[in-house]
Amino acid sequence: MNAWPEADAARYRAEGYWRGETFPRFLARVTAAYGDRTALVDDRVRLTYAELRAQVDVVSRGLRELGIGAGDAVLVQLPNRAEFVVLWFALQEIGAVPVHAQPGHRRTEITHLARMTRAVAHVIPDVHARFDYRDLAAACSAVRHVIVVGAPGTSGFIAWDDLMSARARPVGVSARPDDLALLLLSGGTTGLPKLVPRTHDDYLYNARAAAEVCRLDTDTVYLATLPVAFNFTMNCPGVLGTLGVGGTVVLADTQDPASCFDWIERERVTITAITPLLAPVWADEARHREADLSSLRVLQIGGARLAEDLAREVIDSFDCTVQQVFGMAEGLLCLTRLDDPPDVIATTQGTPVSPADELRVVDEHDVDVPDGEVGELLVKGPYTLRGYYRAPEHNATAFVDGYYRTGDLVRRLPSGHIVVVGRRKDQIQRAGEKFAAPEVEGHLQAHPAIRSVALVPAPDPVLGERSVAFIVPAGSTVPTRRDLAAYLSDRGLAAYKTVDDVRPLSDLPRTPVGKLDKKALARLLDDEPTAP
Ligand code: J2J
Repeated sequence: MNAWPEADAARYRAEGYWRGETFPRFLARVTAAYGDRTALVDDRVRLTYAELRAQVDVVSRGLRELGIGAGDAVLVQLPNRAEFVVLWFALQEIGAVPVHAQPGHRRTEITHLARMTRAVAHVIPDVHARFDYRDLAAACSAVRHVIVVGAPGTSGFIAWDDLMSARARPVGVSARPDDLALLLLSGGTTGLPKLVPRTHDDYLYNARAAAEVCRLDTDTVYLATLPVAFNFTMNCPGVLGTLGVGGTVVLADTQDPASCFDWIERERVTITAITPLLAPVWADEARHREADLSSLRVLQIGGARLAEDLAREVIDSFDCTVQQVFGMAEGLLCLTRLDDPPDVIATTQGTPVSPADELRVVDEHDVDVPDGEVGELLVKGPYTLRGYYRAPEHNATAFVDGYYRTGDLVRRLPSGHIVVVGRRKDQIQRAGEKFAAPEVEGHLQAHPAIRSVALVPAPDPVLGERSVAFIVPAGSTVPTRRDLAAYLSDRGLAAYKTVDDVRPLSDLPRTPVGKLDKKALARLLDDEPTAP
């Protein structure tokens, strides 16, 4: 693994960022402190900390019986329900490594993740959102065990309920605090999705620091409405930040504002997190609300750019504090503070969560720019990766002097606040999901009607960004958007990796050195008359 250099690690320990705890010890500690308080709620179960711990214990033994053990990667592809959290801690208990797959991932992504991590198991629901995950798992034969939460079907898959009847003896595995604890997925900028290694020390610090900024305590009730596998929902402060202080995590399998508002009213939710995409519908529902939202203290919004007008609309629509959150699976987390003035909350993405975060804003030559000027954000710190998992080639260019190149274009204000203004990375951030343009271009390139292709994002009022394919056709017919979406789906890609618009061109623009010129393509889109 690409660990932190020893000098930095020693400093992070000495300064108290890394406390030498592991997730199994964390769970033991919070269970001892908060045993009979409610830890988890979903639409089927309520578990106290003691009950959570007991289930984790049983499931970890079930996993052991399957031969899963220390260092084994397990693909976790579960929706927001209690089993996600039980499984996650059970894997920690035996020293195995959860890989945070997304519910939307399909054959291509799952196969890639399985190969990259040499995963020994894939954990899925039976059917969720009208999709049968057992068919998906059957089509990805790379993993040894498929564990199904629900009905396992007939294909030799293992029922979650059977894991729960395990009889094996408990086994003490002593992970080290600087061991790999989980693998998150990067939004990606190049060919295939990259994996972000996070350690016990770094991820626990991330959770604790975020919980402090959000002032979580035992009375906190956190509503997880975004997918729980998402770093934002899991740890910023999310599920782990809440459990760390003895609060309650409510796992909602919906982002629909009316349903979420029911959860807020019923469970007296104090904090939740959404994306800018959900913000207009949530604000609208809040203005016409019938539910009692008086328990809500903090509404976090992050994951993509929140336009200032929309920020102000949300601030006006809710009685609670709105918080902008700019984060990344790779680490760095910036948040506005709860006592920031409304103007700061409406116009900035806050400041880093940790005093040990080292930020640089640089020009194309990696020279620092003055405050107020736009440049690329580089970062290193106690919870930001120093290298992607098993990706030496990519790592050679993704870092400079230990700083991670975020690919985000920002301005740093003299006050230290960060404003995200755009991005340098070759990524499309569509409908709350992110993908590397080159990944999809690679698939489209194989389409018989396409000679060459380039994918660029265009602003979209509904999707945030839509993906526009500039295509040089191979023959006289130009494939339609529908053709391409179906083609990508046949190739086993997640549905969010798609094409929303097609623009035929006779040739793709090149830079003077002959590289594809995506900036020129973006300018072509800028010059288009806006739709009526
Ligand atoms: C503009 N762009 C943003 C914001 C993320 C908390 C919150 C979000 C994520 C996340 C996360 C943005 N304004 N407020 O992991 O812990 C874009 C940037 C960034 C990329 C990271 C968390 N918040 N972004 O979104 O790994 O481009 O993490 O580099 O999915 O999303 O995406 P991801």
